[in-house]
Amino acid sequence: MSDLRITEAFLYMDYLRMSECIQISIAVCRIGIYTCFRALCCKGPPPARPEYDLVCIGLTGSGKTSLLSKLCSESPEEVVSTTGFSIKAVPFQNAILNVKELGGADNIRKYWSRYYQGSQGVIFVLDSASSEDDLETARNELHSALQHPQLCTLPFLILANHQDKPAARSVQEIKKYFELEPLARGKRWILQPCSLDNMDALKDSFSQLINVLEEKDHDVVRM
Ligand SMILES: Nc1nc2c(ncn2[C@@H]2O[C@H](COP(=O)(O)OP(=O)(O)OP(=O)(O)O)[C@@H](O)[C@H]2O)c(=O)[nH]1
Ligand SMILES: [Mg+2]
Repeated sequence: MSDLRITEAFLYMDYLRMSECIQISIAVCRIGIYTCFRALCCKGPPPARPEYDLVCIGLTGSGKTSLLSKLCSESPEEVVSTTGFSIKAVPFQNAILNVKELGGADNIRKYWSRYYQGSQGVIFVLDSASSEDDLETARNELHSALQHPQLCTLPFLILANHQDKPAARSVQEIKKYFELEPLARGKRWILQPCSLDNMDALKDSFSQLINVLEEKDHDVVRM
């Protein structure tokens, strides 16, 4: 074979290799563009979160509005005592809680039971640092709620709020004082210490409540 032929054959092989590389590069680019397009444009709507209707009760000043406002990232400075009731949709990663807060003043509490219908769970907020008299009133109200025909089968989240105050009772003291063990036997309930400045504890207790509402946690009655 002449030198010229050999050179031509080498050039042709180089040409084939180069075109192969170009074709592979184009294929890789096409896959990349397609993946980006799917990620940006074809992403479907996020799956709908389940919604639960809850009722939130507790004496005036226990912190119901403040806690719910903080969970909704609203400014706690604007909190005023609730006259009647107020409803907030509190968003969580895996659920939306439609919480109906009932004002806790003396003249409003007697109407609480009119607003229980349709509830799927109960949030009871108490001031762990309150006077003996107020604590006793809170205990009576919690006992009435736990025994009410429209609430007695529902999961209860009991928030022992105001834990940042030096006078706050511990969870063990509250559990004993509120006689939760005999009264709440057989019911699904969570007792959680919390305060306005500890959102992690608060969010954790709501996650537990959502698990109970979804019936993922069958072992939540803590005796
Ligand atoms: N130090 C302290 N103060 C709190 C805490 N939670 C609420 N408060 C304060 O307690 C006061 C009453 O809070 P609210 O959220 O209005 O109480 P509420 O239970 O909604 O009261 P009503 O709507 O009247 O039934 C406000 O000044 C809050 O800032 C807490 O954990 N620690
Ligand atoms: Mg309020």
